[in-house]
Amino acid sequence: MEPFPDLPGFHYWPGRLHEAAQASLLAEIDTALAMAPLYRPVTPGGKPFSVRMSNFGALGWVSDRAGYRYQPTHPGTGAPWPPIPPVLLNLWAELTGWPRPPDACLINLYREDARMGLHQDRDEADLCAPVLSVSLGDTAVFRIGPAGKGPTRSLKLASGDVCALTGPARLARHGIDRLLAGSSRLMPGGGRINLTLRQAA
Ligand code: MD3
Ligand code: FE
Repeated sequence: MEPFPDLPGFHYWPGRLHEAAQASLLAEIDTALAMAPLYRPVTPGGKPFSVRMSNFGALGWVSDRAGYRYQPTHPGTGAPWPPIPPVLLNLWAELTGWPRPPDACLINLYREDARMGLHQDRDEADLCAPVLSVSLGDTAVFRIGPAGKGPTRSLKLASGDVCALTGPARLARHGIDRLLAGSSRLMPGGGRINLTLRQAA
């Protein structure tokens, strides 16, 4: 479905992953994170993100004093990022229909007080390739508006929800206002993980 007719290209599949699929994906993520630990990047200005991050795939999105970029290795360990789990590659093929598989998957972990300010995603080589987002754990209040001027509006993203950003929505401004703490029992201790599949190179 397209929940906002004035934001064409924003596709939303509420509850696309059932509970057992969410739990098995979370277990795969946990295993992979042992090799590529979540860390707290800083902005180019030196301010720490409230979101913890890691990546899967040939390329991972990183931010530090030198700027935003995609790179093949974890900034802490120097090791390559773990492979993207096949279940996510299958979801990309099914829901986006894009002819190339994603080469990057950013993992964002939100604990109760984490936020993500309004931004555009424009560090990828081909800004026509879609982005696919998978939410796990506590519900988040997601905000999205057009690329240029125009109003933003919010949508709750719950565990198992998937959305795709294609065409004119690919450069939409978006962010996470807050979490609804305690809204899901998927993650021990609460919190939310968002996975974004992308074509970086
Ligand atoms: C709209 N993540 O990683 S996911 C990000 O929930 C990011 O962690 C948020 O924004 C999160 O860059 C939002 C939904 C999403 C992802 C990518 C988009 C919306 C988007 C790219 C373009 C437009
Ligand atoms: Fe984003």
